[in-house]
Amino acid sequence: MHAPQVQACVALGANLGDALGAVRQALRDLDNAALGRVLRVSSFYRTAPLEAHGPHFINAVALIQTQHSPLALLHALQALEHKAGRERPYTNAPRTLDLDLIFYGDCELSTPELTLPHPRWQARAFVLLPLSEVCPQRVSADMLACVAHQDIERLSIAPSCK
Ligand code: PH2
Ligand code: MG
Ligand code: MG
Repeated sequence: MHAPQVQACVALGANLGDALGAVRQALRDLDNAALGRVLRVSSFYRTAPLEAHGPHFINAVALIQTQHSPLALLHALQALEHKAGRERPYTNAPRTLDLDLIFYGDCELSTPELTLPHPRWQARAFVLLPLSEVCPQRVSADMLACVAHQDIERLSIAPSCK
């Protein structure tokens, strides 16, 4: 008996070191038989730090298919952050890699370790714009209008994970 496959949305971000390289490597790591399959990848975006300091970010969103439970997937994402050299000296510090679980199917969860959907996904252009590419049914024009003032630029480089 196989575990059911669930579609999940992962937001990727980095603004320290080789941010583009780290996001690309994370996409390759996400497309791994043990973790899941990447079904769709958004464009890459260059975004100003929101409620954070430091260099501009590279952001993207991936739609993946996974057999992991929400917590097991969270821990797998944290392991990839660790592999990329992630340190947490203070809240929202510049980071080599941030992998946030935005949606796990239609699962709603509120635990100290994980909240689903991600509590701030609608407030962030760097999540909403790439999400509108890979899961357009999740994002309304009203949501996009609310974040239209945020500084975000879609890059023309290929977002492949292969
Ligand atoms: N992540 C944050 C806080 N602020 N700003 C941008 N532009 N991109 C991010 O990924 C980001 C942020 C917390 O994780
Ligand atoms: Mg984050
Ligand atoms: Mg995070």
